[in-house]
Amino acid sequence: MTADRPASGANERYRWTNAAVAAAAGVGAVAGSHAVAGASPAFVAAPIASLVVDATPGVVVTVAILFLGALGDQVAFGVALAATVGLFAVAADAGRRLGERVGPPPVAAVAGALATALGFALVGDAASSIAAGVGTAIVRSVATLATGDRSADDAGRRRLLGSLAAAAGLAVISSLLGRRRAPDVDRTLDDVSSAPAPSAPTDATPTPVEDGAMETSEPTPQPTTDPSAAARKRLLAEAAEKSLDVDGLDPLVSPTFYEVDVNQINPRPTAEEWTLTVTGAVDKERTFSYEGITRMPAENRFVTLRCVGDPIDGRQLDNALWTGVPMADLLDAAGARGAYVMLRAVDGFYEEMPTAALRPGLLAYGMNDRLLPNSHGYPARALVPGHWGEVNVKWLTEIEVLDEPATGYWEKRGWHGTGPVNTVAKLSAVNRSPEEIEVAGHAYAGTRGVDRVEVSTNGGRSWRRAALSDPLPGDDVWRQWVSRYEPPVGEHEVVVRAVDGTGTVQPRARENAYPSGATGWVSRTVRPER
Ligand SMILES: Nc1nc2c(c(=O)[nH]1)N[C@H]1C(S)=C(S)[C@@H](COP(=O)(O)O)O[C@H]1N2
Ligand SMILES: [Mo]
Repeated sequence: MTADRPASGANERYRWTNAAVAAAAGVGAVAGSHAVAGASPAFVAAPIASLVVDATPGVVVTVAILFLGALGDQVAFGVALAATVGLFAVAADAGRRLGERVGPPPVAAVAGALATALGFALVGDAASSIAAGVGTAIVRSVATLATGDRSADDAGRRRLLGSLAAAAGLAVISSLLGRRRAPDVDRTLDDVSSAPAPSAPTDATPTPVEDGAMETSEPTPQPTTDPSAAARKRLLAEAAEKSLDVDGLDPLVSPTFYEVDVNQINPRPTAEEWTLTVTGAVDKERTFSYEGITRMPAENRFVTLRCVGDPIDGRQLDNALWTGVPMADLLDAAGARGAYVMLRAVDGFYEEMPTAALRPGLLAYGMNDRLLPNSHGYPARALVPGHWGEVNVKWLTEIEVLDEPATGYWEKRGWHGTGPVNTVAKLSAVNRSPEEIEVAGHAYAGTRGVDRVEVSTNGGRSWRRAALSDPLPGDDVWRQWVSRYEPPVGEHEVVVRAVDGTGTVQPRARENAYPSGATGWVSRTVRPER
């Protein structure tokens, strides 16, 4: 008999109270782990979140993306969080049963220990699991303390309120602490290239990892990215200079770059542990280390990305200056023979394409003169010119060369997103004054290039040519367009369309993004000022 147990009756209520206190302890565990780990793979909810995504049927994922968008992600994450709280609630309740045999003080300790063990089993991270245990123990302790010396009924109520208050407090603290952890590797590329030259491999080196294409028996005095650091600055300045100055229009290098991936919580491979292996139909399998990659001859390229799920007037279209190694060098180093490649990543994502599509691509480790941010695939990602975003695999670890075609992650779920992008002109800015209306946006047609953008202010009956931003170097880069006109009387429909480098007009017929990318023209009803 302990203070937690009612003297008589009220068994039903007692059970409910226990369940609620256990749930509160579960919240405490999740909050504790999050406070320490943030939204990283060490967070105890991370493995549950990937389970939820893996276990969700493809149709449901697709429907969620189509109808819920980012909300679908949040729903999935909510489900994962609830399931994690449930798991830890079970652990906490088991701790209560065990602890009650001994007396009140050990309840918190036993529950905390069980939660720690569960956390460690889930993520194998000591700090995060101990924090989960501490969170559990805090909620349990407050529950016991709040009970005090009361009659059974009142004790149950106080126990419940105490634990809920403790859980709520921990959740608030955790969301503040967890958010402050932004452990992105935010360094300029110069930091990488000016890092001390790695020592030459010796016979004693146990690692099977080969270095990049360069011989390393001599210390490398000038890393090859060094000469291009100035070029990066020049290219970024050029992009800023060529950007049209229009209110509400993003410049040619996106200030924020859209993010799409299958993860609730992104993987966080470190540069030290990361390798890229070229396998399959090759003359000789090759493994590249991060150091090896960053010492190979590098290139800076403007490349625009667009997600196949991007609605016709959506915002999953962005451009950056990327730095990396030509894919051709990696394929040639291994002697790739097959006509197809499967790219595989740390998060289990995989996409297939013809080798010919990948060959002109880039293995990028830099973005806008910084190291690749974690959310965009640190340490390195693929960039495939002119193709939908999905084949631009982030956190890339393997290029498997194949003799036969295969099916990628999204194609298994009904999408056709491994091919070249559709042509699109977006309308993102409408600026009105009594004298003039200014409309502007970006246009993108992959490697076909944008030849021109046409604007109609009468619903598509007549068209005029928009002004384009001067082209940036590169063969897979968007353009900005702008058009200004005298305000007509009353509401009118502005329609825009791009014409690609082959002279093909962006098709008018409207199709949803699923399964092959959105088509149609973007239109907007504009009401002149006064
Ligand atoms: N490893 C991995 N790479 C991935 C994805 C993913 O889920 N996992 N998503 C793809 C999709 S659908 C798109 S549109 C692009 C988006 O790249 P971004 O997040 O850098 O904009 O990444 C692609 N690469
Ligand atoms: Mo995508």
